[in-house]
Amino acid sequence: MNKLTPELFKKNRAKLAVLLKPGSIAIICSAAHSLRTRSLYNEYRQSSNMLYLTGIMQEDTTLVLFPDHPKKEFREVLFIRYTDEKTLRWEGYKHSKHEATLISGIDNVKWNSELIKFLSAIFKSASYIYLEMGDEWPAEDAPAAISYRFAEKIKKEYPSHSFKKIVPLINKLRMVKENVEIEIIKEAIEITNHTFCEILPLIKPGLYENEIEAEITMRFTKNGRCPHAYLPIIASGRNSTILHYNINRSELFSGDVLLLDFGAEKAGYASDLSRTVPISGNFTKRQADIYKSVLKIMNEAKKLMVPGNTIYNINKIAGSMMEEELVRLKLLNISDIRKQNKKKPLYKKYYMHGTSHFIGLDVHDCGNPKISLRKGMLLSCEPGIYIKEEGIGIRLENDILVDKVPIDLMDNIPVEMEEIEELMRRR
Ligand SMILES: [Mn+2]
Repeated sequence: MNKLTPELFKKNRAKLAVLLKPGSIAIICSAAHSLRTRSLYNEYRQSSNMLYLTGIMQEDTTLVLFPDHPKKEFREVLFIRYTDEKTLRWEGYKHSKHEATLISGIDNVKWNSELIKFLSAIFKSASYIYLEMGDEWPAEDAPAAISYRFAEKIKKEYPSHSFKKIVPLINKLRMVKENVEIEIIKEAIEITNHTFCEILPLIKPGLYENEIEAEITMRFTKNGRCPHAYLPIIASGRNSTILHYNINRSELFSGDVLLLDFGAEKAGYASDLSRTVPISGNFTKRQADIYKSVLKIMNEAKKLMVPGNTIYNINKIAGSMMEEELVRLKLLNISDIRKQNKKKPLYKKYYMHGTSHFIGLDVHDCGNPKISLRKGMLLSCEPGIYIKEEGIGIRLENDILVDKVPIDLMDNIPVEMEEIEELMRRR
């Protein structure tokens, strides 16, 4: 399933080693396995940092890096779960050491039971210890919870060592994608594209949002053996005005729009698509007017995703384009805009989220809006207009690769209204 080779993970570890201070150890933990109900778990999703550095998707994995250690076998060590009889009976096989080496490219793989002893042996010769700690993601049930608990424990046991934060260093690396990462994201996008085209003719009044969700899930499995990159948003009518709606239980009614925000995940990498379609198969005049505005802003905003620009700046420009469109749609008037409080622009009543976020192993990937964009960064471009009073929410979203001429990785996914209506007629 994971088509990435160990070369990528080796390269990622080498890039991280360069950022560490001399004589440092870095420790990366896997994500927590969250409980769904008593003794039964949710589907497991590895932490993105562990995926980035090892490709290992299995729980209870720990990576220890000590790049300056004189002995090669201490420089990269991976600790994994041992398959005892009980594990074999209840959960089945876990990776062998050899399998873990084949996936990650790490030669020295040990069982978890050896971790603490190993650390106490190597800590003596380390100047700094890098841990996943800080306030980035403190919730008890967050995937990073294990990392933070581990960091607290280690800090208590070794109070005389100097501790540093590893997450900002990994974030810095993860923001700029290697070609192989872009290739795998393109695969995820292709599966999302196919799925979208296949479900369009199925959409009709009388179905329920979760039936559409099931059609998507089935096609992700069939077309690419992929999970969703995030809980899909299948929002009809009024629900389309709720930004992160994912209850997905309402009936579809003729005359309403259906907002779809979904994406396949491939080898841990996300794709992130939004389209809004008419449930009847034809946009009403009002829906079409709003759609035109959103599409125009998406097409203009993606041109701004060039090296040196920032998401912060793109948001500002998209905001003023939005003002113009909302005036045209008679939702705002110019004199009110002239008088508006600049810190609380009026367009935010109808467009309350940013135009863009980073995409990668996390669908909302690491990086912040003030970071200067670089070639190889991947961004969403997702303007939307949400009119609660009219029960219409329209969002369009493509994934854009930052370059001198930005590359729209989703420009072959139908987005023109005529194209959408034509595909829906094939029912
Ligand atoms: Mn998005």
